[in-house]
Amino acid sequence: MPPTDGDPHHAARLRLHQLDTADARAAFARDVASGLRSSPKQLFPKYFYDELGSELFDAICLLPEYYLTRAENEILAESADEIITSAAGDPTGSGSTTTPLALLELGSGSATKTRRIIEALLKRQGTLLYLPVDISASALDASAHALLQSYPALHIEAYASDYDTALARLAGERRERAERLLVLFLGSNIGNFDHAVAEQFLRALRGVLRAGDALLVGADLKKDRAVLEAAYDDALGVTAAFNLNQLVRLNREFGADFQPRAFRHVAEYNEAAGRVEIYIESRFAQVVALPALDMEITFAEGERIHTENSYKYDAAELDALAERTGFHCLRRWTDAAGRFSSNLFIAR
Ligand code: AVI
Repeated sequence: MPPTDGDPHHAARLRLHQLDTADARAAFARDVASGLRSSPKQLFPKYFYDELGSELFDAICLLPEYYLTRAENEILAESADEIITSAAGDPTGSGSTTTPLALLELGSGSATKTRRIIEALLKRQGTLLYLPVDISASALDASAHALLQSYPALHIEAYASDYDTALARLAGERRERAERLLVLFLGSNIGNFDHAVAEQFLRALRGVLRAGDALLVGADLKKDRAVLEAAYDDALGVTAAFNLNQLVRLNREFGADFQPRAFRHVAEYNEAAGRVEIYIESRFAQVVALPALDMEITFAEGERIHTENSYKYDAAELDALAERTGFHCLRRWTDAAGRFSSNLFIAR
């Protein structure tokens, strides 16, 4: 049995803040309406993550073709201690830099990979405040309880929110906190931002940090087209289900009548742009009603909805990204096969 703290609901060690509710629904409706009216049509990737979408993403992470999670896990399992001593500004690992680190994670999901970092921090400093942020309240709640069950010296302040709202809130709270911060942005989440948005996001994050705070960015590396396309179009069709689930969500939330089987999942590597592009493609000409948004949408045969980009990086691009956004890339770790990178950015 894992150790417990005598509080089966962990009430004393967990605070969960739901930051956006009414506004989020209105914004979702606006994004869907404008995205489906625009040409080409688009839906935003943050809307993949309803309850089923989050579960499907967890399943993607177990797929043989989706090497990203395993590669990042390999790095964290092997190098968590080194990452922590570098982030703490304590290269010898003697623990001589005594200010404790608090751990903020953006897009924490099921927080499986985070365990390696949490364990290394607990070993170093005894207790830890963990601040996970995730758009999915269900994923956040489940992962927080699982972590508290495993680690009696862990305290969690969780934010069910999109990144912008959470960063605005954390900027205020940061001024009152003495701890230094290690921020995790794992799993190639940075890859789902276009380059300009990634820069904007990192600058906003830098605004929440103090000089010397650290940010560990997981970034997938450029590689062979066949490997990348298989990672985003697996043989079991799990990624296809993850993508098409956006249509099922629109049916549920806006009374739409999308027939998921009338559409197909497409993943293409655009090498010039350095990104895998994900689409939902209409198998034939059709009209779909979204009564709650008072809309009818016409699709031509083969017409696509763009649902996601997943950018791939190289080392020089990551170094330059750090410098442009107020950081310096202190160290980079890769998995043995050189597929994925963990980049330690230090706030300048
Ligand atoms: C969450 N994100 C980093 C994933 C990726 O690899 O871009 C999302 C994903 N989309 C399809 N498969 C995985």
